[in-house]
This record gives sequence, C-alpha cells and structure tokens, in this order.
Amino acid sequence: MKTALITGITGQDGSYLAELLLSKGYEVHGIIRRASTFNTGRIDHIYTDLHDAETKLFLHYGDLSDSEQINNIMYNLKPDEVYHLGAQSHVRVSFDTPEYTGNVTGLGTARILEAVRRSNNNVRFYQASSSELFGSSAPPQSETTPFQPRSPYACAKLYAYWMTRNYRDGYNIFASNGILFNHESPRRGGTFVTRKITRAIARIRAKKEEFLYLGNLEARRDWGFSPEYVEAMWRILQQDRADDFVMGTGTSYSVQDFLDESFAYAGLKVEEHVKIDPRYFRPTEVESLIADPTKAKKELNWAPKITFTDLVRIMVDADMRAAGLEPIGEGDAILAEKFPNRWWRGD
Ligand code: NDP
Ligand code: GDR
Repeated sequence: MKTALITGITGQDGSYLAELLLSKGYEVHGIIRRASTFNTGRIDHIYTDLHDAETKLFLHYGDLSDSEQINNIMYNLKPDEVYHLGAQSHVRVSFDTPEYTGNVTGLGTARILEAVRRSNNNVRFYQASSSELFGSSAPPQSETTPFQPRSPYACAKLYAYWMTRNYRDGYNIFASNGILFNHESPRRGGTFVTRKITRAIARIRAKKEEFLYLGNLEARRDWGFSPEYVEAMWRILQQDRADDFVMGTGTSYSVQDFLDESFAYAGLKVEEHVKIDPRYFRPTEVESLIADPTKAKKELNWAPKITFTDLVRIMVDADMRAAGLEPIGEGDAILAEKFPNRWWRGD
C-alpha cells in the first residue's frame, strides 16, 4: 500500500485528491491548520474515526509557516508521494497580504522540499504550480511560454516553481510541477469568481439576496473541472521521470461569458442583478489565459471531458441544491453520462 501526504487537504483540490487516492487504495495523510471553527467541511464525508482499524485517512496539525512540524511529519511518515497543494491561493488577497503570501505560498514550498530532501530521497513530490505564472504573456500558454507574473501570489508561486526544478536538478529528487489553469467545482471557495456567481444565483433564486457585486468582467480564463485535474496530478507522479506539465482545456471564456451562461441557465437576467464594485479590481490583472495542453495529452494521455457549459450547469445545480432549491437538473445528467463510475461523492 502506498502512502501519500497532502498539504492543503481541506481545500478544493486536496479534498478531491484525497478521495481519488483512497479509491486507489492509498493510505492518505493530510496536514490541517488549527482553527477556532471547523475547516474540514470538504473532507468530513471521507473521514472515519481514528480508532477505526479500517481507517486510511489520517490528519495532522501543522502550518506551512512552521518547518519544525513539517519536518516531524515528513521524518515520521516517510511518504511515497507528497502532493503540495497548501497555499494562500487567492490572487486578490495576495495584494493585501504580500509578505504572508510569500511566506506560505513561496517559502512554504521550500520548507516542504527541504524536509523531503532531508528525510528520504525516494519521495515523489508534486508542486501545485499555476497558470498565474504566465501573467501578461500572450496566449496560448505552454511549458515553454515565458513567465511574467502579475501578483504577489504569482511571484510566490514562481519561486516555488523554480525551487521544485532546482531540487530536481540539484538533488535528483522526483519533483514535478503541474502548471494548472483555473479549475472549479461545487467545492470551489466562495470568493473565487465562478463560485461567487453560482452561489449568488442560488441566493437570488431563494430570495435571500438581490444583487451580486463583481470586478473586471473582461478577464478571460481557461476553466476546467477540479476532479479531472487532481487525476492529472496523480498521473504526473506515476511517470518514469519527473517533468513539468501544463494542464487546461484549451478553451477560454470571459467572466462576462460565465455570468451570461449561468444566469441564463437559471432563468435570471444579468442586468437586473449584477453591479460593478471597484474594490474587486486588481492593481495588475491577468487578462487572458488559454492553455496549450498538447504535452499533457501526449505524455499523460489526459484530456478533460467537462466543457465550459457543463461546468456552469454542474455548479449552478449544486448551489441550488445547497440552498434547499430544486436544481434545474442538467448538471446531474452531465455527471452521470461523463462519469458513470465516479470516485467522488458528497457534492
Ligand atoms: P484552496 O484555497 O481551496 O485550498 C488551499 C489549501 O491550503 C487549504 O487546505 C488551506 O487550509 C491550506 N492552507 C492555506 N494556508 C495554509 C498554511 N499557512 N498552512 C497550511 N495549510 C494552509 O486551493 P485549491 O484547492 O483551489 O488549490 C490547490 C493548490 O493549487 C493551491 O496551491 C493553489 O494555489 C493551486 N492552484 C489552484 C488552481 C485552481 O484553479 N484551483 C490552479 C492552479 C494552481 P484551510 O482550509 O485551513 O484554509
Ligand atoms: P484567479 O481566480 O485570480 O484566476 O486565480 P478568481 O476566480 O479569483 O478570478 C478570476 C478572474 O475573475 C475576475 N473577477 C473577480 N474575481 C474574484 N475573485 N471576485 C470578483 O468579484 C471578481 N470579479 C471579476 C478577476 O479579476 C480575475 O480576472 C485562481 C486561483 O485558484 C489561483 O490560486 C490559481 O492559481 C489560478 O486560479 C489559476
């Protein structure tokens, strides 16, 4: 049985990845932060009591700013695979907290890599790199496109990307970067734009709110579906050698497109409910991201099935259900058709 350690297990991707690895028979360990409120909502449905002999999911308190505990966990566990997903992951928030973001998202990766190096050279390490690295580089973006980061978050991820390559080259550690374009789901954090929109739609339909306030509607993103991207992470660590891969759909839509598609699906009018609030604009914006995932298709045999319109339907339906409303229904049909044997539940 393989053992995996996931940082960021309580986040969108970490929760799906934990579920995927458990379905493959892994023993899964995750690092969680101590908080005064429960922060395990995305993994509660897979958690079994520690005293249950069958349990294969173990949680450890720790923080990416604290190397001592990271070292402890790494030395004691000696995992076969480390998926480093933990980060201050919000681009807009990184402009308010540049130092903290550098510490957790950038230096946090150095702490994990150093613990890997000191504890066991046979660990396979995955770094959650981001299309934000490309910043103002013109689309489509591939593994050879120059990085031109446009936020403190992207600058911290750039450091982490290069540290990963440096530990691969310098210490012969199996360390790979997945350069993932935006991916969403019903588990997406509520302050990222897609989920902010789909949650608002459900609240408007439930008559709990009337208006949705947004920033730049012109930005274009390559939006995919998170469960398919965590599958890609796993594939990256099963290769014969460590490498870096761009993962995305190769299609791009604006925030306005997401609004139009989702409001129309829910039978609402954008102009009656959406207002612009300048506080959501960023000092520097990433205008346009479109992945060129040719390498991933060829070498990982990875091709996402969920389209932009599928994603909108899945997310709107999930938020309608969460708000106690009847979903429109196409989202369930899409999931049933495209994932007849799906390995995740609880959305
Ligand atoms: P989330 O924001 O949903 O999850 C981030 C995770 O990191 C959470 O588990 C969070 O814990 C944890 N975390 C944050 N700060 C710390 C800290 N100081 N110490 C320990 N853990 C911490 O992100 P996603 O799941 O969406 O993304 C996963 C990773 O992939 C991130 O690194 C992100 O930057 C990157 N990425 C994401 C993309 C996307 O489109 N989703 C695209 C490309 C890269 P808590 O729950 O307690 O807050
Ligand atoms: P992003 O995602 O910055 O691409 O980072 P986000 O959903 O936050 O923004 C996407 C685009 O929407 C515009 N926008 C708004 N964004 C937010 N959050 N809130 C708003 O009200 C709003 N109005 C317009 C933004 O300006 C932007 O152009 C995500 C994160 O998951 C990162 O961790 C990850 O690395 C990248 O995706 C790939």
